[in-house]
Amino acid sequence: MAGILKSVTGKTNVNIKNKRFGIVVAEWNDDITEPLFDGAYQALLEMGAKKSHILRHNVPGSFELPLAAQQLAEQKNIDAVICLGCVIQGDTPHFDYICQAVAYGIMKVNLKFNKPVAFGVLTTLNKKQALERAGGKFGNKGEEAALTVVKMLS
Ligand code: RBF
Repeated sequence: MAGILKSVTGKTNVNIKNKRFGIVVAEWNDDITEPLFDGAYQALLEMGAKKSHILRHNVPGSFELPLAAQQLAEQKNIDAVICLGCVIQGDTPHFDYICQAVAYGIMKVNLKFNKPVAFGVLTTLNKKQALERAGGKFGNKGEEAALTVVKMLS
């Protein structure tokens, strides 16, 4: 448990050996979402999850995260889902529409299936801010999303 859990806020003693996780990864801005995935995956392993109990699905962009999360959450053998994406502000208002839809959609999946579904989606003003949160000076928000679902399983 040493490495990763030191870098995130708080820790957990939950036994997740028998828990199954879905991780949904948006392909848009994959130079950011791949490090987020690595962070989440490694954190789950460090906390005691089995490799064979971690199921990854890709989606084209963050807007598609809630649907894929729902398809995973509705499976009886999935205990928790982690959604990973990165929306970077551009010149048009798409940023607000996508961020709001994704946050609301993911929250709905949490409540509908009564399972932890983490919002590991960076919503940043530029690429620099995203890099800082995908293994840079502000840590890795994928790791934090993994810790969040594990805490919620307790
Ligand atoms: N998806 C992301 O995950 N991050 C983005 O920064 C992002 N920017 C987009 C900008 C525009 C103008 C559009 C149309 C889409 C963008 N998407 C982004 C993709 C979006 O999440 C979704 O995949 C598409 O809109 C198709 O439903």
